[in-house]
Amino acid sequence: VSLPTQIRQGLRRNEFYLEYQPVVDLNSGNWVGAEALVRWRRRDGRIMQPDEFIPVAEHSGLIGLLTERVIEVASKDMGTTLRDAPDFFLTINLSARDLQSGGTLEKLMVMARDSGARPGQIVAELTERMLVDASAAKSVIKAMREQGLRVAIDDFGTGYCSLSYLETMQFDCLKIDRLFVEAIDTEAATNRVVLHIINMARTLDMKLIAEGVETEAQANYLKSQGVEFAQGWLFSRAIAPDEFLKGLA
Ligand code: G
Ligand code: G
Ligand code: MN
Ligand code: NA
Repeated sequence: VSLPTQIRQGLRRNEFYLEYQPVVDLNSGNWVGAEALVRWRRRDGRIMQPDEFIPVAEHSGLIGLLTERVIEVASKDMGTTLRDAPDFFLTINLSARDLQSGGTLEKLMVMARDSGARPGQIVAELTERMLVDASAAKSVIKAMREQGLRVAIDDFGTGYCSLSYLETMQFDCLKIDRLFVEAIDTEAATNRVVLHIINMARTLDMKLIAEGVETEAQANYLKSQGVEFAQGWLFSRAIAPDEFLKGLA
């Protein structure tokens, strides 16, 4: 049976679930948000990671259904938290196809409405690459922000997004790819790039989330440069929703 067919079956059998990686406020050390990350528990018990099935879902036209499921599960897992903690935010990864119509925007708004969250607590993560590819993306991104949802650029620094694009489109948040975070306490040539990314984000009025923070030295450096938020193994891996809610309390 082909992988796309298995994904279809997996959706029917509710085999997709979410883990959440905490987003930490670098100043207070508190968990202030989370990134939802999808996993697939196969019938044989094996857990499949998104890198293995998201590209397949994208190429076989199933990503729309999968994204819809992710939003539903996130709403179930985190709806109460979003309502009770009005400053808490949840980021959800989207694929290029998710921006080809307003359907995803609609589903995110339903999620906000059903859980009693402010739309601004929901953050759509888009990668640089999909911004360049998808011509329809621009109007959907605009519409998302007009509805009060927030939009983040994921994996920043690894794609081909031009500065002029960033200037013409307003984004709320920029996620610094872990490649640049990794370089911070090394001699690598990339170790100054992170400063330029930070300055650019400031100029364009975007909040910053550093990804892949693994050491205190990295966290301290980012904090000293005014980076607001971070994710990474120093703080926590992605964890199951019940464990996440325990950690938050
Ligand atoms: O941390 P992890 O191994 O779970 O993430 C691997 C990759 O899969 C990341 O690039 C992440 O953006 C992507 N990913 C995780 N969950 C989702 C999802 O729900 N939708 C999409 N489109 N991508 C996801
Ligand atoms: O592509 P995206 O950034 O959406 O996905 C996050 C990916 O980064 C996941 O695969 C997740 O497991 C991984 N990740 C999260 N924190 C860390 C970290 O501190 N170090 C490393 N090496 N990977 C991390
Ligand atoms: Mn992401
Ligand atoms: Na990323």
